[in-house]
Amino acid sequence: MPTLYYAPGACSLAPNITLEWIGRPYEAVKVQYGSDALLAVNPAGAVPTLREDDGWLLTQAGAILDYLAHKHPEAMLAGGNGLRAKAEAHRWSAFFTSDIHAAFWPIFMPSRYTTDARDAARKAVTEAGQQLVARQFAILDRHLDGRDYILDGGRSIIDAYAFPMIRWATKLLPHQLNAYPNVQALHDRIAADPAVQRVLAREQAAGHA
Ligand SMILES: N[C@@H](CCC(=O)N[C@@H](CS)C(=O)NCC(=O)O)C(=O)O
Repeated sequence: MPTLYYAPGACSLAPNITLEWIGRPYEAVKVQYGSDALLAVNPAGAVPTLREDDGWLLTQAGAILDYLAHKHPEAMLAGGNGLRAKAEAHRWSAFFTSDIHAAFWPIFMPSRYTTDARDAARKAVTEAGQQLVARQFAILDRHLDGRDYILDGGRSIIDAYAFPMIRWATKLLPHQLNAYPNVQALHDRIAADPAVQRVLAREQAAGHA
């Protein structure tokens, strides 16, 4: 069975939700960023990392999600099979990897984005990250207007990808999701899913909200 290396609250929540939606046996192993255990499976010391039984390792959240969706087509999580449906799935996966996730980094780790160690400089980096996240969330909110899920093909890996980042925004944006009612609705729809609640309960029991 596959093993998912994860950190509670991190973007690894997305493949964890996907594995739960697929409903086949898997193991979730909690790891610390940069630990020897994690570096042994991912040279970046980051999560998520997926390991198959034969030792094959896959990193990068977008690639893991895409792999899982296509490994289990019966779960219908790829968002459709047509040429354009696949392109849309790639488009939104890239949006979460490159535009949204990357916009959070200055908030999570401002020290990586300035060599100025003063509090005011770090605070300015954090605020710039918040503005960047807000801009990307406005794009997502407009896209979600009149939709239940991000892709036309119904609930998909892309909604799972969105979920941890929406949770970060509720904690890290000064006005939470107030300006993004459609994103809030997507969050509530996913959060109400019993499979998602199981994963969150396990992450909480492992040591994080
Ligand atoms: N591009 C990678 C980024 C993975 C990543 O940065 N994960 C974060 C958690 S959300 C992490 O492990 N950070 C630890 C670190 O950067 O030291 C992906 O999309 O999987």
